[in-house]
Amino acid sequence: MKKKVFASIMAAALAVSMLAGCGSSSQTTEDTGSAASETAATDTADTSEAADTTADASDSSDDGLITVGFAQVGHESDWRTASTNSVQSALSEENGIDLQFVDCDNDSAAQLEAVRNFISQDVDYIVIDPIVSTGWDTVLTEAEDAGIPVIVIDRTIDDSDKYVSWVGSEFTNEGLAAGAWLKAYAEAKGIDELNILEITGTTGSSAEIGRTTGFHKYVEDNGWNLIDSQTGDFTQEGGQSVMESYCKSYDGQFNVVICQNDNEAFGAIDAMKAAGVSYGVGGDVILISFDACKAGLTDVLAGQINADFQCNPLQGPDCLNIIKTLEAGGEVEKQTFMAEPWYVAEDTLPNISYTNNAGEDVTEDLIVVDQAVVDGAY
Ligand code: GYE
Repeated sequence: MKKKVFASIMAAALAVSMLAGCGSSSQTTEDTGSAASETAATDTADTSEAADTTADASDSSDDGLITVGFAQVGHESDWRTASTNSVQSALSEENGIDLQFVDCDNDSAAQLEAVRNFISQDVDYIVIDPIVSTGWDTVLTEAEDAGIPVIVIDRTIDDSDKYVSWVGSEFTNEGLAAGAWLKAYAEAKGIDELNILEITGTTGSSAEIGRTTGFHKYVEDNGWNLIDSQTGDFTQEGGQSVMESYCKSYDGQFNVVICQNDNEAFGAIDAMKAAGVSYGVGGDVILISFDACKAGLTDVLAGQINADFQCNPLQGPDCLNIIKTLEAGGEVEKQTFMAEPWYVAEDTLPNISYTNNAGEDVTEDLIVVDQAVVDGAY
């Protein structure tokens, strides 16, 4: 199909983003099985913009399919597998899309090259899950000059606004929620000294930056002892090797391990088991994780992980909705946050209260994991 009037789309997206301010805020919900985001697209198109884009979108090629290039981060985690499956099943031929998928294997240079290849192939849309949050403005300008709308999912791009829409998580709130939970849980259990080891995600990814920023606010405000922080690159192997070295260097000195995703936590569990460190419910070490994928929640149910802060990977339907809305000449939100619940192993606290990244005081339920929660997880 031929190029749409990209300027119209950008103008429409900008207008909506200005009207919507920072977009909608995340919500706590028990619905884990579906893409629980708030509305990704609106039907409130300005009629003149709608006329522009609709007329242009009618220049379809013979097969009638919309071509979309998706530059995915890689295949580093269970979360990533769920994300890939979600996009591939939504952006299907059945739904009118010819999807070109590139696994960038966590290599930022390869991801930029994948996007440039999509531009030279003149695809209709480009979807990017950015490995790191900076270094994007030049290539996004190239996409803009070529008239190709870019949709960003999951991680954010922080040094360019040349994309039509982003759908993902409020990573800083995930980190703040983890801090608020740890503070309340330690108080409830009478633990007055917190000695923390942190295993972070891929350095420079917005998921790592947000979770670190949110959690460190609690570390600083409460004078907790953050003994060490090293990256496990969001992988099980990374989590295991960092934890093996932590167990050697800080033997007997820590009582909290926070991993920035479930796969790192699986690696940390293996390393702690091997080192004879007890963790989880009734153990010496409180283990915190993020993502809440099925295997992570299975470990929460078994009491091996104490708390798991969900990050919802099911952005495929939102992507499809954005593309269909733009094709129809409608307007889309510049930012859409996924709604995400927080999961715990024990019925110690009903909820947590904290000031979120938007400055709002919120109280959010904690969900004690049971088999039904695990069965409904991605
Ligand atoms: O937490 C991790 C994955 O970008 C939110 O990337 C995502 C993160 C997720 O590898 O498991």
